[in-house]
Amino acid sequence: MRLNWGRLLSTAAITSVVIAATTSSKTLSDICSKSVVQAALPSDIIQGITIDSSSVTTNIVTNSSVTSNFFPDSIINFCNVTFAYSHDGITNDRVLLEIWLPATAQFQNRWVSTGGGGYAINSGDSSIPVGIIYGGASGMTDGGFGSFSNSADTAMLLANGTLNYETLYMFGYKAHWELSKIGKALTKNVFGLSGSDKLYSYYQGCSEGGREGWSQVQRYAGEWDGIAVGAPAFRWSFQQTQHLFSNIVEKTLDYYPPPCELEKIVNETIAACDPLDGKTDGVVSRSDLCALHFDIESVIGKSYYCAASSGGPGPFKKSKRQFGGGGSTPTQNGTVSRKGVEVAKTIINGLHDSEGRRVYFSYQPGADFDDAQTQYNSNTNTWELDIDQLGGEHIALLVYKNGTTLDSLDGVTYDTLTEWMVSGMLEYDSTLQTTWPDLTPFQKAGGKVIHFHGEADPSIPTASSIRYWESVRQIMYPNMTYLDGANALKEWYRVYTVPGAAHCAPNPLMPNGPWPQTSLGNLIDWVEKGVTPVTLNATIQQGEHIGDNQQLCAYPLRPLWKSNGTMSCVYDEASIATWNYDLNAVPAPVY
Ligand SMILES: *[C@@H]1O[C@H](CO)[C@@H](O)[C@H](O)[C@H]1NC(C)=O
Ligand SMILES: *[C@@H]1O[C@H](CO)[C@@H](O)[C@H](O)[C@H]1NC(C)=O
Ligand SMILES: *[C@@H]1O[C@H](CO)[C@@H](O)[C@H](O)[C@H]1NC(C)=O
Ligand SMILES: *[C@@H]1O[C@H](CO)[C@@H](O)[C@H](O)[C@H]1NC(C)=O
Ligand SMILES: *[C@@H]1O[C@H](CO)[C@@H](O)[C@H](O)[C@H]1NC(C)=O
Ligand SMILES: *[C@@H]1O[C@H](CO)[C@@H](O)[C@H](O)[C@H]1NC(C)=O
Ligand SMILES: *[C@@H]1O[C@H](CO)[C@@H](O)[C@H](O)[C@H]1NC(C)=O
Ligand SMILES: *[C@@H]1O[C@H](CO)[C@@H](O)[C@H](O)[C@H]1NC(C)=O
Ligand SMILES: *[C@@H]1O[C@H](CO)[C@@H](O)[C@H](O)[C@H]1NC(C)=O
Ligand SMILES: [Ca+2]
Repeated sequence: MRLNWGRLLSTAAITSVVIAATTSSKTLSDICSKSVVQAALPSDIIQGITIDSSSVTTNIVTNSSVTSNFFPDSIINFCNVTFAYSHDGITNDRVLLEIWLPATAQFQNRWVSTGGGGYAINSGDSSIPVGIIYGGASGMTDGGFGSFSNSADTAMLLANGTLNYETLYMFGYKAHWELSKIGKALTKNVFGLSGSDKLYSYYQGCSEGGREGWSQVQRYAGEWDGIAVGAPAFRWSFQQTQHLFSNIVEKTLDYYPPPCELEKIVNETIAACDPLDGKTDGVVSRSDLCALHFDIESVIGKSYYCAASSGGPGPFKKSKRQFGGGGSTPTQNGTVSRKGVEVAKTIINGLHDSEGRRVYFSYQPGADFDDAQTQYNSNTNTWELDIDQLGGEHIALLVYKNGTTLDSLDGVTYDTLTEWMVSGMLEYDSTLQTTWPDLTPFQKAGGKVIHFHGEADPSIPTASSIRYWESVRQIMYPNMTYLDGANALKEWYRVYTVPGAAHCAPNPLMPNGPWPQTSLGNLIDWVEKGVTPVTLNATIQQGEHIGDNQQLCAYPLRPLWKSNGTMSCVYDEASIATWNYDLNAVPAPVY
């Protein structure tokens, strides 16, 4: 384990841990038995819930080696506990929880909830280690969807036309609240904390997992000391429908670019915009300056080449796509066309309705065009529409309510997308939208948020995170000047863009970009020691500079390198303006 616990703990915390350890030091074998866990199960913690104590399973896991983008490489020991509960009055209801407990000597009075991605409410064994690594008990839920490997979409339809509303609300926010209430009570009981002993409560997640974290602090202020979230999939109806925007651009302009042509446009954008941040390192750390100064039409006429592929993943990472792709593709050799650049430019410009009003915003220049991926038809030797099923699933499942795959975009226009975004905002406001902007109760309870977003995210627009932070600023500090409000908000909620990073991951196209792997540790330092993450700690994860440290600027400050190689976080109004959009096609506030 690379962590230095001394640096994470205040003297007071160390003292109390030492006392706890000497008075009631318990090994994993002391706590890891069915009877000990059964005795520690809380009763009456939530009205209407019955825990099935006979369902408890326990097993000890030792020397487990874990790696992730979201914690430092570690070797961990823990007690794996699972059990089920049900909601009174619902037949065949069974929600599974998995909670990992450390030995007393490692326990630092912390609870950590972990979330999922896509339509999943947990990440299997890949996120949950973070709690153990940072001295806590750690939990995940199956949401009641059938098993830890079943996503919410598998349980969302009772029949065609009939949503399972319990599944919708469990996925929306309820399952995480229940996990944290039950998990924290169990943790206190196992480790013998009394009512007055502090159990710090944290959440970590990215993408859908980021949305799940926000669903909690927006509703259950006092439950959380802090959350560390990346690229949240909130503003659900806009975010999900946005995945179909690139396809509709292609349809509307009647041009289906070969993937290699779009990849060339991305590469040229990166090459041209890299130096604008003051450091030529292959990383576009200022996509805002790129938006202001790069003329994408300069790429027209440049030649591109991609070798033929016999299948498997194409030149673009389609990691977030659940369907399609993988077919064999021919050699792609040509020059970037005016049409290809028009497709790219229209996608980056974001959705406008047929009256030219802005509906939503899009990915930053320099991000991949994942949603625009086309497929090769070897009968006609042409590139064709490939419906993005991240967006397609939302329409099929939650708009049409009759499946998980969208078969056709016939007749779908920019105005159809607008209608889906706006009607979905109303229909899913209380479950999935997750952009309630008044966090006053959470702030008053002392809560802290570390929120980050890859600046080259091709799946969730980076500006989505900025918009929410800005909404919170306007709602909570309406009478302050912009800077006073921003500084007041940064006292407890900070958003950081991650130069060059992709969706919840470093970006192979910009290998020298940093990644905030220690964000939960930095959140704990902020909450428990008052160490404000003025800049967020980050590490280069790949390439020749792997392991190098970099610091991320907290928005609205932006990174800029001086010629002597030092980075500063600067205030630049013209850049800030590029992150904020007037969604004047939407007849209600969009937070
Ligand atoms: C775990 O690793 C430690 C240190 O290498 C070793 O002493 C111990 O025997 C290992 N335990 C198991 C169960 O493998
Ligand atoms: C935890 O327990 C569950 C239920 O027995 C089991 O399916 C899972 O594989 C266990 N996980 C680990 C890491 O031991
Ligand atoms: C909905 O209809 C489709 C197409 O007829 C069918 O394949 C599917 O099984 C139905 N789904 C449910 C949940 O009944
Ligand atoms: C884009 O750049 C990557 C390296 O960063 C390279 O592997 C790829 O071949 C380039 N694509 C094109 C179309 O030039
Ligand atoms: C691509 O096409 C150009 C022009 O036709 C040709 O000069 C070049 O050799 C081709 N490259 C490859 C790798 O086939
Ligand atoms: C689902 O509903 C939509 C809208 O009513 C319809 O166009 C589509 O054909 C339906 N799909 C299936 C599989 O029934
Ligand atoms: C902002 O100012 C208005 C008008 O003076 C006042 O009514 C309101 O309470 C103030 N809001 C906050 C959050 O201070
Ligand atoms: C910051 O990241 C570096 C690696 O880049 C790591 O060694 C260090 O422990 C981290 N610091 C904190 C406070 O998390
Ligand atoms: C680099 O230059 C800036 C001002 O341009 C200065 O503040 C900083 O101290 C310099 N750093 C080094 C390492 O020389
Ligand atoms: Ca750069």
